[in-house]
Amino acid sequence: MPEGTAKSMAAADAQDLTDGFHLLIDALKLNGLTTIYGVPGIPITDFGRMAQASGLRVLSFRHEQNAGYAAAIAGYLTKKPGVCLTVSAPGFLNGLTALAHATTNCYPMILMSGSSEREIVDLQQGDYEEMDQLAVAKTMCKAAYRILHAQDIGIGLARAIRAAVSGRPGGVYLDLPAKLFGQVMNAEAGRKSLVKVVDAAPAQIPAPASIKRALDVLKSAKRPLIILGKGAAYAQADDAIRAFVEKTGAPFLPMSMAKGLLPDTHPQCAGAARSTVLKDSDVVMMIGARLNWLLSHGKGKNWGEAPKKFIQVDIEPKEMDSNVEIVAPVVGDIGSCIQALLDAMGAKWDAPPAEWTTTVKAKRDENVVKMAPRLMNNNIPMDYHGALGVLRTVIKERPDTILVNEGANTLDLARGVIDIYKPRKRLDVGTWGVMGIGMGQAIAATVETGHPVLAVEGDSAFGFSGMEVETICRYGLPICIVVFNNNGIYRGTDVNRAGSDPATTVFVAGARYDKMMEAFGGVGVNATSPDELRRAVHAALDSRKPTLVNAVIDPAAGSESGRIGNLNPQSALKKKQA
Ligand SMILES: Cc1ncc(C[n+]2csc(CCOP(=O)(O)OP(=O)(O)O)c2C)c(N)n1
Ligand SMILES: [Mg+2]
Repeated sequence: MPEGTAKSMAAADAQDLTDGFHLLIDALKLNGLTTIYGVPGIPITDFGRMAQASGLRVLSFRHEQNAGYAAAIAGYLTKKPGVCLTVSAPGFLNGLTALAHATTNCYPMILMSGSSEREIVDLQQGDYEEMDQLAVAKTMCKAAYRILHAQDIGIGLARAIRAAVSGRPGGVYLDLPAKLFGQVMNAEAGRKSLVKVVDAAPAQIPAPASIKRALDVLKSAKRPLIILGKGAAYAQADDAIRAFVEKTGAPFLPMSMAKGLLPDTHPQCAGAARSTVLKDSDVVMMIGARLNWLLSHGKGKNWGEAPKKFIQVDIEPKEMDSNVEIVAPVVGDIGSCIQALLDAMGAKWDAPPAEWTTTVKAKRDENVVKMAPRLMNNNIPMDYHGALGVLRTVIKERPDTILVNEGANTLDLARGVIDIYKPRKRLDVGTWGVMGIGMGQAIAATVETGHPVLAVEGDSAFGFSGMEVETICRYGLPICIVVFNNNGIYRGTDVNRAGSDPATTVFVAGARYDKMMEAFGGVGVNATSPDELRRAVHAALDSRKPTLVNAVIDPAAGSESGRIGNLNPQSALKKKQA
């Protein structure tokens, strides 16, 4: 047979065939999952290449954990599962932390990992990167599936998508054995096997009786408080939530990632009067916020002596009564619940007693005034307030910028100081207070939204994902990283009380993190004063060039564990040891 004829026959055959590689790409596309965050290697290198060639955006990271955090926050920002792609055993495990984090934070995410030969793994015969990944993943996420046959790729991905986004969102693991990718099947049968998921996160309408009960309790309040959690921000029901909060007239407290749902400068915002509203409120309505450690479980001294009734709006029925009695549970998706509440409130709704709202406002104004001079200080070396005062103004002038924030003092103080004006513009460490989310979240935030990112990072926090500055430079992303460099964890002043090793919490003094960015062609700036910091950050956000500002912070300025030092166990023998 002439060579040309053989070639065209092969092409014709190939046209009638598809395989695991192509089916997975087609299934992702069919469901609008167009961005993959991952790290290449056996057995998924070619899959990544083919996905990129087919028009999907495939972003390669330097470590799977960072790709995983990127996928997790992409899910939070878009309400579609963020996709992370890794190799087997070690790559999978590197991604697993992010998958567990996604589940804990209720972010929809799918971790797709290649895996080794099932027959060898199950007999523990020592395959390349051998691990029973499905079994390991199961305990760490909302759902875990393995696809063994190419004809099941469509249904497998559909299950993963539904599990990730429906009800309370979370992380899903999808195990993809190496053999799956090469499996061949008829192209037409392959096309037919794909599933376009219809209504992946169906509305969950609250029962009318629960709405009435909630409004009755709210109406009875003399000192109401609304707490907005990141579930409320996730819902993308921004207008309805704002209308509801304004109609109640109640003070509201945003949890850190709910900041900006209503602007922090809103007259009802009680962010700067947190301890007053927690202590003195008599009815507390939680919207997409959980009574976990971040709210002292709804009890104890932070909540004061005043008896309280809790209303809770959440998609997860098991969340009710998790820590304290919920007298008015409202179960449904936040958008549907808030709309139902608004509709049932009618045209007239009495504002809370003025005594309460003026007390809260007075406390808040007092705290804001107290803070103002500290934010304008020009100390050199800078302290946290001097540096954060600058960044607070930057965000005020550029409210579309997405703020990513991690660290201890760098986190706790930035959360209080930097006002946020728009929904989902503050991304931070979430429920676990995990270090390492910084660069992954920064990358996904700009990739998914097109907005520039300001990443405010403790020097320790930054170190967990710092190598991704190369990724940022490689893709030319508009990310300005400000490293609050105080030479260590919490403070750079600790001393070893025995021997010559450095103390456990200190780093190399005077390190120049800006040079890391320069190593990959980005812009590095060493800022020693508020004025230098201001100029560097504005220049970065104007130019949209990858930039790292090493902000030199007084090593003695921070406190142990930032604002949560009380969680450290204490040794009764400490005095004796000292
Ligand atoms: C994955 C993980 N490992 C360790 C910790 C413990 N931890 C909490 S904050 C922190 C770093 C704080 O130092 P830095 O980021 O420099 O902020 P600073 O207080 O100095 O401003 C660490 C290591 C954590 N939260 N998460
Ligand atoms: Mg530090």
